[in-house]
Amino acid sequence: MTIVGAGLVGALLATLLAQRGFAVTVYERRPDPRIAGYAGGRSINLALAERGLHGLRLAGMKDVVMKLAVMMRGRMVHHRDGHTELLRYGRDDSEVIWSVSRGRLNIALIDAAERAGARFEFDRRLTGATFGDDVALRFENEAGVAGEAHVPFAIGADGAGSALRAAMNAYTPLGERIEPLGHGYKELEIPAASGASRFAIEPNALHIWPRGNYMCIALPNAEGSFTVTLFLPNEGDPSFATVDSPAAARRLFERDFADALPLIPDLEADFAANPVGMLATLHLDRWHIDGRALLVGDAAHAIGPFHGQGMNCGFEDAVELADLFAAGADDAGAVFAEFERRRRPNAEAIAAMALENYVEMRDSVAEPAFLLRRELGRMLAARNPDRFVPRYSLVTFTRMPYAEAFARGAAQERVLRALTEGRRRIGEIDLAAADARVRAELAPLAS
Ligand code: FAD
Ligand code: E0Q
Repeated sequence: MTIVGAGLVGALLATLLAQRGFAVTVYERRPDPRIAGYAGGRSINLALAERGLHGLRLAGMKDVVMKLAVMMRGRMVHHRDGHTELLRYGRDDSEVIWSVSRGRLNIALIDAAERAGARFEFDRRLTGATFGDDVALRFENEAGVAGEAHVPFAIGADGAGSALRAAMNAYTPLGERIEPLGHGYKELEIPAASGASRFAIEPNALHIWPRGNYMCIALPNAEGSFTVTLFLPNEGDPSFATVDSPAAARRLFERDFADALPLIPDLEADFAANPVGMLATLHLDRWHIDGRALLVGDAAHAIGPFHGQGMNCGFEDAVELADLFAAGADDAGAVFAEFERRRRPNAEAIAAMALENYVEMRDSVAEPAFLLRRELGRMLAARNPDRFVPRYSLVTFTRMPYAEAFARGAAQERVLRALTEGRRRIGEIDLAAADARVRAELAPLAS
């Protein structure tokens, strides 16, 4: 088995396949992060939820990763006037998400894959591939020295800018469509504090400063620092077109993120040093070329980050693919086709839900009708826990296929709209009748 890319998804896939007895080789563009340090040593973190945890559990990695993780109970909303409010993600501490260091997680997964028998070749950037009787992969190292490998098939886990995808698309069009989100991001840092708590703000939360068309978030790191991400549109005001210098960044923070500003002592330096990341959704009609090449993770379906599900979704890919190979290893073409059939509708669903979540999240002052629906939704969820489960919870705390969660969310939304139609206050709604409607229209969910 040949995997291109030793990122989060490639490394987990390598572990799962090696644990099932396959011989695995992984080619990675970067040097070995265990020797070279991870991507310049910046601490970037991600939110890990149930779907991702499940993949880590199957790989025997849950305990190792949990030692690196910081629990996040909910969103800590920082309002313009400086007051904060914790909005719990779940019902209690059994429904939480986890902030983990991307670099540490990646290193832990590479270690696990090697222990399971996978072989890594670092400093091997894929530069091209041709698809004949076998697949010829061409590589180049940092020094510009070329190399080649001939393999029966290749699995591309080389991220949103996948080189394998480009080579596949040149051989046979994949129906690629890149949908720019019109927003970018910049990473900044709240350093660890020196007091009794190493954390300058509440550690067990995902901090969010929603400001309408833009926002900041901050996720905790185990050492006490927070990684702050500023999301801004690319055009308009404010945007990365107007906030285009360290001084302009300070002015933006003084005006819109005043309580965060004193926590980010190196704002100007961070702003100058870190690039603006671009955000887009990647849609493909095809993820594979018969039994010769397959794309997984961001290489197949990069999505907006606003639900914190890109890695979680990619880990589901890894589990699904490893299971399919374990069940019928000799026909790669059949495995790839079945993988695409199962996963593509789910990838499209989480892409759509991630975009919807951005709109919902950054709007601190939502319209009254929306707030009424949300209030009723919370009440119906408490009164009918087996039938009415918020879509955020289905995505974050269950492994219900994303496409089903999307459809279920829409059905619940229809019930809420019908029940709140023409009403302005929760007191105007007959809750017994509402429960009856829930029971009539929403079948119980499997536990
Ligand atoms: P990557 O992590 O991009 O790994 C690709 C690997 O391939 C890298 O190691 C790269 O060096 C290597 N590579 C690339 N090109 C080549 C080549 N030519 N030859 C060889 N190797 C190559 N997801 C979550 O679940 N939760 C979050 O909270 C979250 N937050 C996010 C915040 C932001 C701002 C962004 C942008 C994304 C976020 N994501 C989050 C999404 C998550 O980062 C991705 O979904 C995830 O990293 C995908 O993993 P991957 O292995 O497919 O790709
Ligand atoms: C989560 C956890 C980058 C990022 C990661 C996330 C989330 C958000 C906002 C962002 C969604 C939410 N969310 O809080 O609703 O749940 O991962 Cl911007």
